[in-house]
Amino acid sequence: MQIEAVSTQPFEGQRPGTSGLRKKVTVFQQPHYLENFVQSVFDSIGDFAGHALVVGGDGRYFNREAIQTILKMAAANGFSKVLVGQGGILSTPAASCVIRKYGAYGGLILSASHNPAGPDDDFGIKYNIGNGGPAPEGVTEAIFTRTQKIEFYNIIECDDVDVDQIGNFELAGMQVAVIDPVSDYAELMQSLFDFDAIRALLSGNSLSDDFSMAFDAMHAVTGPYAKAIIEGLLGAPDGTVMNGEPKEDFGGGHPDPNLTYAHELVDLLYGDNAPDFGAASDGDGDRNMILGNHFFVTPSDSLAVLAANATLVPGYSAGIAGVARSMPTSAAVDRVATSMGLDCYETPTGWKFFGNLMDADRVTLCGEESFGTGSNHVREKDGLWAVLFWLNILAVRKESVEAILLDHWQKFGRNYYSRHDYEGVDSAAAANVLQNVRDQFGTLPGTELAGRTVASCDDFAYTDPVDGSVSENQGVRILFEDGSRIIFRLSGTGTSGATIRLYLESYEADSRQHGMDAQDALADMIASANDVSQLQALTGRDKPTVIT
Ligand code: VG1
Ligand code: CO
Repeated sequence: MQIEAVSTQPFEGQRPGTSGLRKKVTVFQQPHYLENFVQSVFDSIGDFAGHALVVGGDGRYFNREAIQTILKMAAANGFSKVLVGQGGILSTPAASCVIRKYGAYGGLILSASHNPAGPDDDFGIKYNIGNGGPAPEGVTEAIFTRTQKIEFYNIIECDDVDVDQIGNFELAGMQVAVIDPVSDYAELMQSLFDFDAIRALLSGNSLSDDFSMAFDAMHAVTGPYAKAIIEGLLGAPDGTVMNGEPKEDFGGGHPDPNLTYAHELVDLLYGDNAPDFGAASDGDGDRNMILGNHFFVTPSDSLAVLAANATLVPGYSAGIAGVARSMPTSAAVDRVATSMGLDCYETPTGWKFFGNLMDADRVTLCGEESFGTGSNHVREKDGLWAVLFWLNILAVRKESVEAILLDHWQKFGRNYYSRHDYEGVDSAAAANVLQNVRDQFGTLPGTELAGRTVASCDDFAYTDPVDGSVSENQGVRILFEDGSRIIFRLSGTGTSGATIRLYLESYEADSRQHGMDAQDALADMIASANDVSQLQALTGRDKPTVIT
């Protein structure tokens, strides 16, 4: 087998976004496009000779082709070993787990998360470093810089290899280990949670004699993990995991676990004879949505509940070091941290900003409003982990999801919260909306909006307390004296046009006011956000695409 140095030319636009490089499949299918990016990664990450690389993806269309290319390029570039999930499958949290467990140099994860999949839809790739987490901005910028200068890439000339049989083989002097994608992850979950207690709950011996749950894998990567753990190790009845067969096009769906896209699960939990607990995960298995019987838990509240109840769970019984949330995430967890005397960090959007805090043992739990929750057990957000955490809490407290939330709000107050997404809007119009708000930074403070006084306005910037790196322009904020917030951000994960995210938050201490619908509670904030920004006039939209 011969190493070939293939000459190539740079492609424009290979800058990783919030979570890696995401483009249409047709873009990735252009000759050299994937190869250029992979070589740029290898050229930017230091000396990996003699080390291992982890490779796997969410199984979407083009996953298999990409795996073959990466294996041949890893061999040609001098990795000593590649660990690849059987069939090319590894959920994002499982990839993080495997990188850490086997001390790999890093990993390439193939996913566009919840973005739709198929020949006309999206594909993605991102590099994770040796701690198992997404590469920090310094590394992603170095990769991008390299993509603009690349002249050739290295690849082995050979037939495709078989990644469907578990076992080891050699590829041009590099060892390839095809591993079970589930077992290392399942073992880690067993080390964190009380599986006996959850098993008792699921078999009806604990909370009530008819406790039941449903998990919607949305035809994406979590299916095999959820089946093995929830139906297998924890003994839930067959069929508890819905849509558990991963498909290359995710069954034509949009595997984003929210109230809009996970409607099959939502209908079940809001229907007659609803289960006590419902959960869903996304395309690559790192997001989660938590539902009770006729009850929705916002991701921001979920993080706060996990933090407040962490010591009930074996893996966290000794207490947690601190918590972190992304800036747009509600401050519900901040209130828990204050009452527990924990440090609380506010980071820009994207999991890459949590890694340093976890490596430095400053935080144990972190989360984002976008249905992402996780801990220092890996360095990615982890959908199934959050579900097991909730099940463990339910098994110990023997109360309903709703009762746990009402009790939580009673203790800490309620942070009414909502996110309005305007998807696929014109990019220039989206930029104008944010600029329009920025232009009022000088005049808004001190004025009244939505019956509240504006305290300050800014473009959110973050200085990493561990390595001192600075990230600017991470969201336009209007901050009120009573702690309420209106935030505008542009998505960094889309593949066409722009998506404006409008985040709204308002705190209510009085428990007699905790039963409102979030849209009603925030109605004046929503109206003010539109007045200030002229969002709807500038984009020509009269309502959001998705409300969560
Ligand atoms: C979105 C979310 C962000 C999340 C990111 C990756 O980014 O808002 O919180 O970290 O997706 O999640 P953006 O830039 O579109 O707002 V995943 O599950 O897509 O890897
Ligand atoms: Co995801």
